[in-house]
Amino acid sequence: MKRIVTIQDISCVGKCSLTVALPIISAEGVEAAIIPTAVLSTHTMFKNFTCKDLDDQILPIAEHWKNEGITFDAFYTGYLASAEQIGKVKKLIGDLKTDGNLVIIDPAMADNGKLYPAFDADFPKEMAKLAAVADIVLPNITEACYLTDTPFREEYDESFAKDIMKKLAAQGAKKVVLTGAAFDGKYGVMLYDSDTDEFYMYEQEKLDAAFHGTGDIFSSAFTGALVRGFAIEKAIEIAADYTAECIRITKNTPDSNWYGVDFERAIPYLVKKLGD
Ligand code: PXL
Repeated sequence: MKRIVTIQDISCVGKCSLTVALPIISAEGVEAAIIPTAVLSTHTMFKNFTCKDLDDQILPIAEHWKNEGITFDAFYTGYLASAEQIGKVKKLIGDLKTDGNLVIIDPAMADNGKLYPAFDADFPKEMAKLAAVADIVLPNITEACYLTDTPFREEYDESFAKDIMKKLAAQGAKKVVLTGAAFDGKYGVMLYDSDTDEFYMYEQEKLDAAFHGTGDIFSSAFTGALVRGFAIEKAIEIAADYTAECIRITKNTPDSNWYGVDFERAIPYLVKKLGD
């Protein structure tokens, strides 16, 4: 069985980061090892959340795994709690990665033109260093702007999206997958491959709803599908369709929560899609 290590926080309530990565990757038939980088009572869209940084555990865990000869097919990072933590995660990947392992970085730090509440203006600079070692980086448009020091625009056109993806690749990432790409009446996920200098777009219907945690759901489903052996375009399709199905189900559920989507009820859809 293929094995991913996913490195991100545990938000005890919030349907994001590890509480979605674990069930989704497992449902895709891939082993999910984890490094919880911090424990938060909730994600940071709640007020008064608690946060215990587990920074001091990252490198000892890596060393133990190295001594045990434990290896991974992919390293997949998400929300990281501090700039210092990013440096440790980068070191861990450098210490454990061997040829052929994939490094997938979701720079989960911002949305709608703004950084998440726990981060200051220096955080994106550190995240950009991690994104530079990625085989695949998975930003939304806000994150792509922060990573490349580009002023955020609410409205943009195709050439802006393409330029920003090329900039990210010039900083080191081999492939860029831009989520929530929206321009010229189109909506979907875009891919730029710096090896071939080619773009690809998977178009979707734009759903009239925005929920928290959908970026983590996309990234987890994408990473699991890719490691299962699907081509990158197909992994994008699987993850984008699954995320859209999660949103559709949640919109149609009267007792849904504001803080996340009902991804659990769409897991049969995901599993079926993998078999299609
Ligand atoms: O969904 C990204 C995410 C993950 N983890 C924590 C967060 C967020 C977004 O706000 O606060 C703790």
